[in-house]
Amino acid sequence: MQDKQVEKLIKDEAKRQKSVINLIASENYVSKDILQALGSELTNKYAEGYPGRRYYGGNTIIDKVENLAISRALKLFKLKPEDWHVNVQLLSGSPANFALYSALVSPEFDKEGKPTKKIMGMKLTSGGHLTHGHPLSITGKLWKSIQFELDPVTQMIDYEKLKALAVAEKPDIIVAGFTAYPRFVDFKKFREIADVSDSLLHVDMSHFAGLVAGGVYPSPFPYADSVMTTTHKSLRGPRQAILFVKKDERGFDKKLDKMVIPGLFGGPHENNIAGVAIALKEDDTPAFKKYAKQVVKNAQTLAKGLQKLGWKIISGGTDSHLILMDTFSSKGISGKEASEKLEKAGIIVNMNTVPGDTRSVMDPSGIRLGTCAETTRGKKEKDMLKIAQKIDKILKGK
Ligand code: DSN
Repeated sequence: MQDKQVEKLIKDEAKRQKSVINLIASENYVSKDILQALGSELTNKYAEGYPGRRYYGGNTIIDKVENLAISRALKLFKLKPEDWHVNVQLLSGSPANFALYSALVSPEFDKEGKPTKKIMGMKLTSGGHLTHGHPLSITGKLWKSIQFELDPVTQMIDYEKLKALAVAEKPDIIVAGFTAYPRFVDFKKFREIADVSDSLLHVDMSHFAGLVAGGVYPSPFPYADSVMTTTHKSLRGPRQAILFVKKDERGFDKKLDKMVIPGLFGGPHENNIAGVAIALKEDDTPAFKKYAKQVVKNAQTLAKGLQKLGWKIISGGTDSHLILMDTFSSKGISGKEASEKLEKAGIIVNMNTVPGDTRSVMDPSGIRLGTCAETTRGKKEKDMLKIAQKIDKILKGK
């Protein structure tokens, strides 16, 4: 590289990544092929529009790249092109959710300028996401936000309460999905609720899409009207997002494509889309199925290991790749303090609120742990038990 300053930073970051134990639940390591696609000539091309209908010339090859990503997305999740429409141009998860709501439940306002269309999603402190209607997110400003919380005892979704809230509020769209909820989501129940409250059902499967692909987490596709996933978490691809919408007389496919371009975005990042195509093929293999199984086994082993050492694990365990650990009520250590102590000792996590958290988001009660990244690096159950012991020692200051 000619630019020695940037070259050094890249090398330093690569070294840092190799030298730590990475338990960030939303991170992973891409293959060499994906890195190559990201750094390829595809980044030079403007391709506003869609395959076969671009605003710029010179897109015959780019069209093939994008069509390949679309067909591989359908194949991976066993979807028929006549039933589902796919848009692979979304730059990341948050703008993808925003594009989806804008397209399907376009905001409307009353005379006082208050939003009248409603989004219902899981509260951030219960494990949801900013774009599921948090008041600080644009999704909590342009839409009226209805937030649901977890059952305080089981720390899991209470579907009866959810139903009662949906029936009372009649949201235009219900969002099922999470960034910090360790358990299976019952998409069938969400569908039944959405039908009773006459709402659309959108699933944000960003965290667990790789587990769905690997057959170890329930698929939302039989029940949802739309599904969003980022591609850089459990799917182990580059930073990007994909939106799937049901193809039927409601015309969601056309509405979505129009909202993405010209509505919200400009030129798609075709080098990333090529990387996504590679990831989707890598994910469609027996080796990836084995990986997904191992991710869950590792998370369950890590959770049990920590529990045995006296740490409180939210909901008592995990069905997925992620674990939420209540460090504050276990040992009086805040999430911020815990994450800083662990980082100093080479374990990278993120501080996280826990259900019903009364502490601030900037210094919450817990930390979130995930096993996608370390499983990619070949870690197994015995390694997880060692990591649990290491975390325990560091946090107890032994
Ligand atoms: N930042 C992602 C995560 O860590 O879960 C969600 O946007």
